[in-house]
Amino acid sequence: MTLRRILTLPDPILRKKSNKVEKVDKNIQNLMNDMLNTMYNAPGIGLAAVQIGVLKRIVVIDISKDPEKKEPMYFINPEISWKSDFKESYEEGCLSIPDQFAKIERPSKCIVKFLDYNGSKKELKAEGLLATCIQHEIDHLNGILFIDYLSKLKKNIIIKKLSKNKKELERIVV
Ligand code: GNR
Ligand code: NI
Repeated sequence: MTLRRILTLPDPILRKKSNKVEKVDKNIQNLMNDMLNTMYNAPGIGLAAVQIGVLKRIVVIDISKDPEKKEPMYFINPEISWKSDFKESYEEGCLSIPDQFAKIERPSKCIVKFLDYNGSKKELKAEGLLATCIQHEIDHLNGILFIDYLSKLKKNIIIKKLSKNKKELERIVV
């Protein structure tokens, strides 16, 4: 297992649409192991492949509260087949938008269809934090970030802050 670097804004790769996985093989499973490892290390509760620069429709999630008890979930080609009309807001963060948080409103429940770690077809009804996280991750696969739901003003403030931080870091590294 390898730790991969997590891309952060304003990296343009984060805006690309990821491609469907045609076959779940050892390479895909290795990639998912790397993603999980990278997510736990960050730490975060979800990660989309595009966040480590791989444009494949793959998501890993672990929302278990106890870090000792790992409960990894794997979603390949996830698709939302139903979402509730009822919406709820959660304070969201994103490993690709470091140190920025905002309340985002999304459907409180959803049903997601996907392939699991072994490539078997699955369907899952999600609610609460899991429903939020799945929707946040599927947005990543379509090049969408949580700041896209904010006002232009709030979004621009966050983008400017991150660009500034990145430039300052580059100056230190060089
Ligand atoms: O670690 C994460 N926490 C989180 C909190 C609320 C809503 C969504 C998330 S996902 C985020 C990790 C991440 O950036 N996944 O893409
Ligand atoms: Ni994210």
